[in-house]
Amino acid sequence: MKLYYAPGACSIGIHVLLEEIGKPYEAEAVNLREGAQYKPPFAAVNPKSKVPTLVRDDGTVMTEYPSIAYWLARTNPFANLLPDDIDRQARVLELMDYAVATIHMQGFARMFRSANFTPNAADEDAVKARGKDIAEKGFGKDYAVGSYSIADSALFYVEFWSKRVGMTIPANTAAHLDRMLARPAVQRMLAQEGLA
Ligand SMILES: N[C@@H](CCC(=O)N[C@@H](CS)C(=O)NCC(=O)O)C(=O)O
Repeated sequence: MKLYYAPGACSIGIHVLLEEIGKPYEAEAVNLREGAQYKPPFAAVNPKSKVPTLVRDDGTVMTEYPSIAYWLARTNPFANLLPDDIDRQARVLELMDYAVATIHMQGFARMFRSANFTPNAADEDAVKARGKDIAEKGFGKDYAVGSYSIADSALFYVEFWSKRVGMTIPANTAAHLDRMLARPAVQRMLAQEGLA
C-alpha cells in the first residue's frame, strides 16, 4: 500500500492507523504549499487533489478520510480499530464524520483556507473567526466511544491542529490528545513526518 500525505495535514490520522496496523506500506509526501496536488503525477492518482490518498495493493485508489479509515479497519480486524457491536460501530462513524465533516471541513478549513470561503480578501479575518468558532464548539461535545478506534485517529488530527493554532480545548479532549500522543504509533508517525 502507498499513502500520499502532507506533513501535519489530516492525513496524519490515516498515517497513525497504518502504524497501528503495522503492515509494511510506502508513504510519499505531497507538497501542498507548492501546489503539487494539482499537478502530475499526483493529480493523476487523485484528481480531487487531496490527501490522504491510499493506493491499495491491487493498484486501486481510495480517497476520503472516513472511507479509507473504515476500509483499513475492516480489512485488518486483528488491529481492533472498529468495535464488533453495530451500535458502537455507528457511534464511531458518527464521531469520525463529525471530526472530518464539521470540525475539519467547516471549522479548520475556514481557518487554514479562508480564501476558499469568500471572494473578498477583506472578509478573510471574519471567515477565520467563524471557522474558529465552529471548531471550538465542535470540541465542546461529549465524546464517548469506548475502546480505541478509527474515530480516535480523526479526533486526534483535529485536536492536533487545535494545539497548532493555540486554541483552548476542553479538558476531556485535551486529555484525549495527550493519550494519543503517548501511543507509539502516533510517535512513529510524528517522527516520520518531521513533526516530533
Ligand atoms: N474530505 C476529504 C478532505 C481532505 C482534505 O481536505 N485534505 C487537505 C489536507 S488536510 C488537502 O489535501 N488539501 C489540499 C488542497 O485542498 O489543495 C477527506 O475526508 O479526506
